[in-house]
Amino acid sequence: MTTAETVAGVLPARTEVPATELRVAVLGVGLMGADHVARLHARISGARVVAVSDASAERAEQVAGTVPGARVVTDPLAAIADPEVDAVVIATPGQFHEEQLLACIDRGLPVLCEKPLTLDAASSLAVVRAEDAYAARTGRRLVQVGFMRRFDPEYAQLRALIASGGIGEPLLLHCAHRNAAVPPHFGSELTITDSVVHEVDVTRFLLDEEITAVTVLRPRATRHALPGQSDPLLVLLETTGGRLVDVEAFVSTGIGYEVRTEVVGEDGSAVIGLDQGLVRVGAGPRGAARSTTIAPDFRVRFGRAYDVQVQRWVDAARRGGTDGPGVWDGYAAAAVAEAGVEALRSGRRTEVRMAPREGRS
Ligand code: ISE
Repeated sequence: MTTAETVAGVLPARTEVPATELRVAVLGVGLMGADHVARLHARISGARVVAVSDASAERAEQVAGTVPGARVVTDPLAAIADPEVDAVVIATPGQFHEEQLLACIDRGLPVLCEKPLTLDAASSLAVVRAEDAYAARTGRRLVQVGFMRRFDPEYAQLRALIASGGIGEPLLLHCAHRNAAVPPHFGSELTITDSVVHEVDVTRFLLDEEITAVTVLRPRATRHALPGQSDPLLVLLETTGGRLVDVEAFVSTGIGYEVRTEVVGEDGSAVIGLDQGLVRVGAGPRGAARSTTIAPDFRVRFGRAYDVQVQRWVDAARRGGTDGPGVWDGYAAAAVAEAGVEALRSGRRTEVRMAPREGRS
């Protein structure tokens, strides 16, 4: 690894990538960050976790203790500036992403950033502009966004089927996104920005077009909803090609984790997410029954997708690039989520405001 250039006169910027193992700092080791640490340590080749940072010192110590040689670095910006860090996984709460992403770009470090890219469209666009400027200087992109569903084999199959014309022109998507439970701070706006944001990305991924408007309806709430929360929500997305996407977002079903997507085309339809692994037949409480297992949460349902995503990110970072959704995808999702929050508050159809793409790849 060489350092050949100085960005903003402060830190040495990397223009080449490490030939050996990628030394990774993981920022934020809550549910998802800790999962990534375990994955990088046990299942991913070509990378090792060297630094862990978290607002909770106790949690950082505990997670770092699971990886021989990993250090706790209290300040996430110090971890980004550390000369022994080659790449960064950002899994901190969304409000910290912009500053951390800009620091990574400044330093020329590859970064895998958990969704959302940032909490609003303006700050996401600032990240797009910063990475564009870096790419114009070096020819390299740095930021990959953690929309892991793109790496799920079922979503990949569905996209390939649509692209092959196998079900004709896609007309409608029906999506269900159900969580068993969410933490107590999870208000209805988070249902849009944290949960439905995945369907936003899936829509763009499957249909290859942008979302132009969002409407959010609030049906009768479940008795399991948190105080003041509207749950479930029904979200309607409109696309540039005139297709409609309905999303049932239900985050406290008390049952399990269910994510289904059905595409209805002119010449057929296709559905994924039926959780049909082993089907068991046996005696049930009311006679013979047939049953399958429902994943308890996203780490289980999308475990394989997370593994593939991280392995491909590591491989790409070692080659000097990215391999997955980038800053523009993060920005587009942030712009739609912003319109979604406005639609939730106003009860009205809300148009998405997005900057022109201007020939970005
Ligand atoms: C969570 O943050 C995720 O990203 C999961 O994939 C999603 O299903 C869940 O609803 C979110 O809260």
